[in-house]
Amino acid sequence: MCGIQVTTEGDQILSIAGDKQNPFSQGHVCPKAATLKELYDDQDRIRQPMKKVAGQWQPISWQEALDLTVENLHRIQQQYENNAVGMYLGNPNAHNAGAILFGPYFYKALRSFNRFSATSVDQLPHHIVSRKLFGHQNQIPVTDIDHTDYFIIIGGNPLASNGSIMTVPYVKKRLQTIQKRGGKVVVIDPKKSETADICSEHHFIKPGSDVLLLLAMLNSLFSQKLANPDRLLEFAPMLLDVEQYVEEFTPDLVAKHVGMTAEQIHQLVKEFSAAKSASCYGRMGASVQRFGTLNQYLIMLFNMLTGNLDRRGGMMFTQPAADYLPHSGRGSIGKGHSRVRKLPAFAGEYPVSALAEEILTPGEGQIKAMVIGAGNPILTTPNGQQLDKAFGGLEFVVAVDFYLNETTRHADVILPPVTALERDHFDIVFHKFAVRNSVKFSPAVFPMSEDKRTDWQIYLSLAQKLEKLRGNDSQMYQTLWDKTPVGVIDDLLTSGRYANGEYNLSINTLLEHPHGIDLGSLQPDLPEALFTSGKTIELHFDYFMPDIKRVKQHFFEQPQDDEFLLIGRRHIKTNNSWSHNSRRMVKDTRLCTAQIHPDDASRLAISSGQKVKIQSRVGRIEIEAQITDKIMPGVVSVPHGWGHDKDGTQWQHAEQNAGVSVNDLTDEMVLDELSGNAVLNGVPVSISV
Ligand SMILES: Nc1nc2c(c(=O)[nH]1)N[C@H]1C(S)=C(S)[C@@H](COP(=O)(O)OP(=O)(O)OC[C@H]3O[C@@H](n4cnc5c(=O)[nH]c(N)nc54)[C@H](O)[C@@H]3O)O[C@H]1N2
Ligand SMILES: Nc1nc2c(c(=O)[nH]1)N[C@H]1C(S)=C(S)[C@@H](COP(=O)(O)OP(=O)(O)OC[C@H]3O[C@@H](n4cnc5c(=O)[nH]c(N)nc54)[C@H](O)[C@@H]3O)O[C@H]1N2
Ligand SMILES: [Mo]
Repeated sequence: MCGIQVTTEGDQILSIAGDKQNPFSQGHVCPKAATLKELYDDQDRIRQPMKKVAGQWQPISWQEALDLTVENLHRIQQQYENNAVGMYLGNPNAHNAGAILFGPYFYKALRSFNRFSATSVDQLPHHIVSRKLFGHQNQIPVTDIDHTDYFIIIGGNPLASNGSIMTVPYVKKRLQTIQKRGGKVVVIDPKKSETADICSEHHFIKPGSDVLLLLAMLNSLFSQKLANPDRLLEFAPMLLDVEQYVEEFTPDLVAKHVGMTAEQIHQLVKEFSAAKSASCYGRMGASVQRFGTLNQYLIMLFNMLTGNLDRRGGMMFTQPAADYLPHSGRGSIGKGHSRVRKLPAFAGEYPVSALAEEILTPGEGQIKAMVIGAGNPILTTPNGQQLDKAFGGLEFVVAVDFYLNETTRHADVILPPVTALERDHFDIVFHKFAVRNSVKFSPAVFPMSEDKRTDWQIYLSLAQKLEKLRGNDSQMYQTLWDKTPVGVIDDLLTSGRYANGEYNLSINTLLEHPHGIDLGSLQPDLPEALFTSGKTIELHFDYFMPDIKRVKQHFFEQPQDDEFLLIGRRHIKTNNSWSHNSRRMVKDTRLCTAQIHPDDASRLAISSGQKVKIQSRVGRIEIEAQITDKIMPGVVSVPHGWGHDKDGTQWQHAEQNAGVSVNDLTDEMVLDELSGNAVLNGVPVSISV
């Protein structure tokens, strides 16, 4: 969403810089922006469709590639059943308006329930909490960072990530500004992260124990008589009943498990409540762990019980110009279960931790073919080695991707879309999670040519051809070809809240304002923001609170035998699994190390730079140790997305700096049971030399 200025000559990119005139990002860019040029130029990037013949890749025409794909998908569905074709959708889809808006026509045409995505290694808990409380999976409030007086960050590192479900340029400056105006930023993280380094206060927390901290924060709020939901009681009359659920979780009880003192917890609650406005925000570290959904729920309750939801400086709902929420699925919960482990579906997707077993377990409904769209689950989802084996046994794989990554190397057909600068860009998803209302449309930098396809064109062609092959009427697709995703965005803009009056928004208006348009700071939006039938906030104690039983079992009834707890990390110069082919971003493998505390290192006689073995229930990796007191004792941090040493990939630079995959250690059998989300933080491991 940061505005960029791209200078071109013919079909070459000369430079990419931050757009100072963009009202939202005001010139800010992170290293990823400049990498768009490298991506465009990358000789390893696939520019033409290919099919694999006797293990060798052959370039083919679009027509042949698309036909070959649907013939195989159709054949397999005929031979077995519709569910025999599975699908995995990766993260870059969320940044691609065409894929978001038109991809679903293909998923629907596929008629398979075996759909998986990166959501269940990421933000699934947020969707469930928002679906239950506010009635829509994507009605997720964000921190009003420019006005808050007190900001608690639990398990997020925006200085590396640029904020997540909180689109926020210049985050460092904004966090410093909070402190300059007398406010406070508190980071709770098993690592003293880059964000923690510039904040007012940092507390180490034992990985996975956030749920106890949050229960104790709520307990303290009531015991100190600080609960003050203010006008939120109007929307959630039962809010104060939270007290009875948290009664036993005193700060004294949890202190030892969490790694903070009872006084620290009471003080945090006191300060948060006293602040004129405050926001408690939890991200990857809080979501992708054993109690991720309960964490996000308790975080929201804490914000509400202190009156900080929908309040200036608290957690607020962004009001985007092109609001897709009323036109998209609110998120069905528990409609259907996966075949083998009976895991719940959410919004038509099963948890990706179940993908390998659905491929490997014989029987009716077994997955025999996969469609991979913009993802690399072998490196990004739990127990990657098992998934790698599973992919090896599939009858047919097609990838919509421009790289041969660790997963797409299993493909029989590659359908490569154009890169980001070659297609129109509108941030349909991330405008909705931005800390300020704004809007921007960026037309493609380069014109399309006959031999190129965007993601949406690929998906629409596949859907249309598949229906035709089945003998069904495929006429409706013509309407979509004519409409195009930009047409849909125009409809959203011209029917949205800034359609008339001062802004008069449409695609045409935005073309006249290439730097984007500021639409003002976040504004209170209750009850309009609610999608629930009675326009109330539905607390659903019955759904969330029973999970507290599992908390008690886990922490108080089971032995805690973990020698080390494994967590992940991100670096400003990486982007999940696919930035490592960039020479600008990755100079060597020092980004992929196991960070451990000096006390642990000396106990195990490990020196910096030495190779160590890390072992979990599912696998073992060998990785260079990096000793740092920024990490909590008893914790080891390994970033994800590495392990580029498999045969058949095609990203030369990444292969030379392969690193190892942390997801060869993460366990597909351990889940946040409420959601089915993977547990990538707080994984028990042992370390040896
Ligand atoms: N241990 C551990 N594992 C994690 C995480 C963690 O913190 N710890 N984080 C998780 C999170 S939050 C996420 S989101 C996932 C990400 O996991 P995935 O979505 O599975 O993986 P990515 O690396 O984002 O996938 C990138 C692929 O998309 C392709 N691609 C890029 N742009 C486009 C495009 O415009 N169109 C198409 N068709 N393809 C494109 C790239 O070429 C690349 O092959 O990883 C998760 N895995
Ligand atoms: N440069 C860069 N930017 C990115 C990405 C990238 O790969 N690189 N990925 C993008 C994606 S897909 C996402 S989802 C976002 C994620 O954005 P963030 O959520 O900000 O992601 P992380 O940097 O993974 O931060 C997670 C933090 O949680 C901490 N943590 C781990 N376990 C626990 C725990 O049990 N409790 C607590 N309290 N903290 C814990 C970690 O130490 C880490 O500091 O970033 C996005 N931005
Ligand atoms: Mo993510």
